[in-house]
Amino acid sequence: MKIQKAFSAVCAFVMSAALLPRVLPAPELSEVSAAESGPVSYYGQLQTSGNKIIGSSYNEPVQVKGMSFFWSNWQGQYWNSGTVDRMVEEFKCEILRCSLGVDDQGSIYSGGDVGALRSVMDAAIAKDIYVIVDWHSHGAHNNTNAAKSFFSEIARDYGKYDNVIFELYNEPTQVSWSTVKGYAEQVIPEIRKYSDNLIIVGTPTWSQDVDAAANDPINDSNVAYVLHFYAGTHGGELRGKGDAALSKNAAVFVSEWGTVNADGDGAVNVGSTEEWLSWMDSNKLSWCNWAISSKAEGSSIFGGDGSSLTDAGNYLKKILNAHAENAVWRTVPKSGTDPDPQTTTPTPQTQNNERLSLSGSGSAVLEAENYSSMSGVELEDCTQGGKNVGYIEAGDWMSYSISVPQTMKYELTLDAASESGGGQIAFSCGGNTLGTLDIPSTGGWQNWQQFKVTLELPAGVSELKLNAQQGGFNVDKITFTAVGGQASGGDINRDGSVSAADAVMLCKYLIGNEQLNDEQAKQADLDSNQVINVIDLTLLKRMLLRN
Ligand code: IDC
Repeated sequence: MKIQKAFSAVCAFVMSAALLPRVLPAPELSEVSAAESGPVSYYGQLQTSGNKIIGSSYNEPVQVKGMSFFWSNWQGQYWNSGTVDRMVEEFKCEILRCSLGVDDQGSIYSGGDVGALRSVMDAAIAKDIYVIVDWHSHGAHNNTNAAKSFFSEIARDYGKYDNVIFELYNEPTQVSWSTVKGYAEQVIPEIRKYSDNLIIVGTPTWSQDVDAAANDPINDSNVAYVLHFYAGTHGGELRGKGDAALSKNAAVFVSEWGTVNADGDGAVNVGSTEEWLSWMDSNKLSWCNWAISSKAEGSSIFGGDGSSLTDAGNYLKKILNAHAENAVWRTVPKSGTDPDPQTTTPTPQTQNNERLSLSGSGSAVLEAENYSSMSGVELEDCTQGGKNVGYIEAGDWMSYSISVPQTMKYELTLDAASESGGGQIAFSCGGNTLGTLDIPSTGGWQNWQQFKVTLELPAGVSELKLNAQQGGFNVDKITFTAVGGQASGGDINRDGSVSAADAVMLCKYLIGNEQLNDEQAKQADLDSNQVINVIDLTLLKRMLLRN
């Protein structure tokens, strides 16, 4: 929680910054008991940052580990919440990959699988783990339209959850990267209509040619390239491709790997697997192992009875349980400090028990969660960092303590998001309505857009109240910009420079001992708000101190 203030020093002598008691919202019961706390609440949305993947609430590389479901059309018996719970509780998975079976022509094998996919995704979200929606095909580019409509629908319904990762194409086979890239460039915009979550893209030769992708990356800020390996078949040569991609600053994601041979069968190769695991650990690559299946082949973690563990199953459980012992989100208490990278900007920060002091010029930012009191709203994690105010319904309100040097107009820019639109805010001070603002749909609860309204705020200290006439929107922050903008002028005596002589002239004018002509008055109105007063004198002093 923070208030960013600009130009607060200017107001300091105009108005003493008295402290107001802070009214904290009582935690809602539902907030406490609703979801389990897992890696997603801790790390936030996954985001590429150079060749690393970081969390929106955790500004360092994130590595999560888990299992991949098998083709939905062939092992659908595992596609349910019971399996998700077992994978999280017994195996300690932090991520699950849903391999929706799609044939070589790019069509879903069994349309009914999408329902099962949704229940698995719902269960994963309830468990607070990451979940990959994998278009599990070897020929997806043969039917780009099918992928477009599928991902559009899933992104619309699930793209607002930080848990969700979109995998566009399991494994292109012998096709060029430019073909795969062309396909991805058509599918990505369908997802981006609704979600800025991580998108991972398969690479040619059964998702081995990450180096080719890194040489010709996709123009999107949150895309990683997929590397698959099978320890019984692949070794250092394939890791070399991974290293090459990383050295080109591409982010790599191992959405599928096996302990066995590339055909999915054979014995567990412990030696090779360990080499791969340490390579992935040293590069902080997240991974999912193939596969949650009881098919009679070496990669299946379940035996013929459908529930006992195979060699591969026991081995994976051991690896994942060992990782859990040191996983950051389980072992390091989350600090109270805001991990938002914006906190590193030089903008002065104040605590939220201080009111927002506006000056006659420049901008100041108020975090929406920083209300002095409210009714009916709740806070939630914001993809822009920190928290936002959400669950706003008609009749709910937040109020903010502000101080304004003189009655003047400010442009308020709200960072707001709304899934379905129809929101309306009435702004008031001391019972007087100052203006209203409509919040249309932004396409998602975390799709932030800026909406502006200009209000004349009364001089002095007051409570600015945002009343939801209609609900259905979230607010992250409010930027106040004095209409008239930055200070300019100052050369009141028109001698070609701004000096102490100008300040003397302005002082004389303010005490009535000086007349100003139009040109001089324009120079004296430093905040260009058509009023010449003590604020302009302050701005002028500031200018002199800087010079
Ligand atoms: C394999 C299954 C196998 C099935 C085959 C169908 O293990 O039982 O008959 O798919 O194509 C991959 C693929 C993954 C493969 C796996 C093992 O992504 O679908 O599963 N593999 O061959 N890439 C490399 C290996």
